[in-house]
Amino acid sequence: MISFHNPLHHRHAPVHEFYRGERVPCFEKPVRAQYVEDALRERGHGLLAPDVDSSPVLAQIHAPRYLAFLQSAWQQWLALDAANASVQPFPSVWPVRSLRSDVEPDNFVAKLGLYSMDNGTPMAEGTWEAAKAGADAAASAAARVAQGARAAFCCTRPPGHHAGPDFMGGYCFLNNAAVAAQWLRNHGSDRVALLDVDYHHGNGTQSIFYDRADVLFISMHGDPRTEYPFYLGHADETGAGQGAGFNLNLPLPAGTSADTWFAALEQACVRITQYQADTLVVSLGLDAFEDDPISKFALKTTDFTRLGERLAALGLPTVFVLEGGYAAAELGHNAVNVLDGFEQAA
Ligand code: OKP
Ligand code: ZN
Repeated sequence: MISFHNPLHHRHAPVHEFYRGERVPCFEKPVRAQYVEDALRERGHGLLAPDVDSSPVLAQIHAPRYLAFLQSAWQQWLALDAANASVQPFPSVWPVRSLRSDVEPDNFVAKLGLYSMDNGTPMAEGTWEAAKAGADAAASAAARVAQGARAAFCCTRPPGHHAGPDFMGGYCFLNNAAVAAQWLRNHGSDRVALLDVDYHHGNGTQSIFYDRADVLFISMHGDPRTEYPFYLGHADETGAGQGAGFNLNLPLPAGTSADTWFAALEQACVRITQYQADTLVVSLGLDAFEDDPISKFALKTTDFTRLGERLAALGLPTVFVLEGGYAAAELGHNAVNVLDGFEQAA
């Protein structure tokens, strides 16, 4: 499969995140992408460098003030104190209900809170460069599909699906899958289906397209009553305005195994067919895997091949975008199983 890597992903390498008040090593670490790249090469898939600038598409899906903040965040952090070069910024205050989010404060930590949904999304010196190159890789994969390729894969980190119009969160900064979908809309696709199979609800993607009928968003995920991101991803969120009826959430209980998971996938596929999508984007998280350290579904490595086969049967030009998956050593094989299952069935 035509695959793009992110040559700058390793520039995003924060050390710690918080877990129950303690600092623990980051789950979303550079070796994840390395494992996927290695598996791609071992199994005969070449890797291309991004060849498209995603800037115009980023400006369509993210707010200008958020993009300006992200791009200059590290500079602003250093401006507070030169010693911050070896310290990770974390937000500590958020504009929740009744507080104002329309005025951007001058204080950097206050800006971090304004532009984030959690304290679980650490930044590092090269975060902007890595995230931007990842968005370029997503746009590059979409461009190949827009030019007629049956499918393309964007192998990148940090992931993107929790990043909303004007906020970061859940290890995500720029919404790569939304970039791919918007690129396709700009280049000939009329009805894009965006299917998110990551264990965690793609709240950012949902929010970006919630009032639009031209991008159908479907997510299969751990029930937000118990699983991150907690505050979005319920079944009664079906879209708004022009987008009413074009958002489908399929929350599943912790412990869900293959039978139930593939039954939900079937529902997703039925809706995609009924929508008469002309193009498919897949937010390809591999954290539904049974050994994922932060997730609670029970898919096996062979189930990912079956996922690829089922998606191929939709018969749509398809862009795959890597999202989560934290069993790093198995991540490459699980991801490439989806791609190989797809190609063998296509
Ligand atoms: C990102 B993606 C675990 C903290 C969990 C949020 C999870 C973000 C998942 N110690 N923090 O959807 O895979
Ligand atoms: Zn996830």
